[in-house]
Amino acid sequence: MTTVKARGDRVSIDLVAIARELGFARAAVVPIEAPRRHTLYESWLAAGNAGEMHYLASPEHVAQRGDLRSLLATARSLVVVALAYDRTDPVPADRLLRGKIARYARGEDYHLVMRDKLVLLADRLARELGAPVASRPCVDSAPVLERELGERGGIGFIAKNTMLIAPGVGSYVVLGELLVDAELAITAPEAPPKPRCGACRACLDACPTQAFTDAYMLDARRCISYLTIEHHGVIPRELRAAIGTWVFGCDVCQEVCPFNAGAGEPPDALLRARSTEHALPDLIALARLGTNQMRQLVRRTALRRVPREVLLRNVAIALGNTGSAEAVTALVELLAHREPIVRSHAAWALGQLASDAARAALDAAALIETHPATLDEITSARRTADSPPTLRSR
Ligand code: B12
Ligand code: SF4
Ligand code: SF4
Repeated sequence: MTTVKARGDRVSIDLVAIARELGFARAAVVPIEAPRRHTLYESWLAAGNAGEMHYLASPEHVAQRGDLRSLLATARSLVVVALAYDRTDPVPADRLLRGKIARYARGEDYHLVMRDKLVLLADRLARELGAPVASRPCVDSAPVLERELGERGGIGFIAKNTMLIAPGVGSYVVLGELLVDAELAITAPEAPPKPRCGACRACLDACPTQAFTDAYMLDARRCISYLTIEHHGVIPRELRAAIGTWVFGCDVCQEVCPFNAGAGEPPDALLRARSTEHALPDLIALARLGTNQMRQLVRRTALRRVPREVLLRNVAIALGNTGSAEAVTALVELLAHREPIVRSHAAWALGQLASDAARAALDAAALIETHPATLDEITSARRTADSPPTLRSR
């Protein structure tokens, strides 16, 4: 039962309890105030760390991030929430060549789940208040510094891997915010929680692409999450081998974190992996999915946010990184794909595998390829295939 009572001019409603009832792992009410690290955000952008995520640097987006009221002029309070997703991995009984999808993306698209829950939270608030509430839900692409707000709410601390870690839950949470025009009682602590990493630097050392320029600082351009999801062009050759078999996102800097060891909170039911294929997909089957089958697989998941050829580009790299001769036939098929971006990465992957069949396919493709960049990839892949194994992956 939730109590509603006036405290000064702020209405005290146990919104945190309501949020917990709705399935949020953590929630907090924070005051509307200027972000503390806005300048840091601007210098992160100025250093080029955002790569091609140009929307992050648009003057409007930057200005909005500095002022929550630009999103809801009448905002009087902000509710910050964390929703836990599934941290476990399925254990396939077969020996197929399997890729990896980041854990947050294995179930229903969290943007949809979060938004629906925030709307429910706003409805519950209005019911408790007995009056309409103007509200604005935010998730991910909204112009807010979500981790800082989670930290401000006392939900957790920002760690060296830049993740917000909620002690007792870990970092396998997604964040969301609800701006409301009601004066809610603040639950945030006076001072935000301090980092608790201590001397640990496991995440910084484990990152396959050395994407951290320092503790708390990430160069997105090197991050596998950025490369496989946000960046839709050619993936720099020198980073491809380090991507391993990730086809959408990456969890390495979270997998190694001691704060993620142990049970944690149960994940939201809708964020559980839909199936093994949504977590550790059979790469050869994925390479061969037709347009409609692919559409079906990614429906209402975060994967629908990348075009099919981008996913196939990622699959080609992952197949090359399996080092398995079983990958060659599927890669030869991708080498004939109508999109040059897919052909280019399939050529690279065949160069890595360097079997007789892979070389023959590259030789044949070199005779008919007309796209200059893809032809360049084929030439480079043939060179790689001819080099000693120790010199491959370049
Ligand atoms: C752009 C973006 C990315 C980029 C860049 C990530 C980055 N670290 O900057 C890329 C594509 C690489 C990315 C990857 C991922 N992302 Co992302 N991403 C975002 C987005 C849209 C903006 C982040 C941003 O502004 N970055 C710029 C930097 C400067 O800001 P920041 O990340 O908030 O970092 C803060 C700290 O670094 C801190 N800081 C800096 N110096 C110091 C020093 C000290 C001592 C301290 C304490 C703090 C501190 O200040 C910064 C500002 O507050 C947010 C959503 C949002 N609107 O905030 C989601 C978000 C951060 N991403 C999220 C997720 C889940 C991921 C992935 C795990 C997905 C995956 N599995 O593949 C990876 C994780 C990679 C990683 N280690 O960060 C979640 C994070 C949830 C959490 N628990 O932290 C968010 C909040 C989305 C959401 N709604 O849940 N992401
Ligand atoms: S998500 Fe992967 S690539 Fe990106 S910083 Fe973490 S470990 Fe590195
Ligand atoms: S792995 Fe260690 S350094 Fe990295 S976030 Fe976790 S505790 Fe902090």
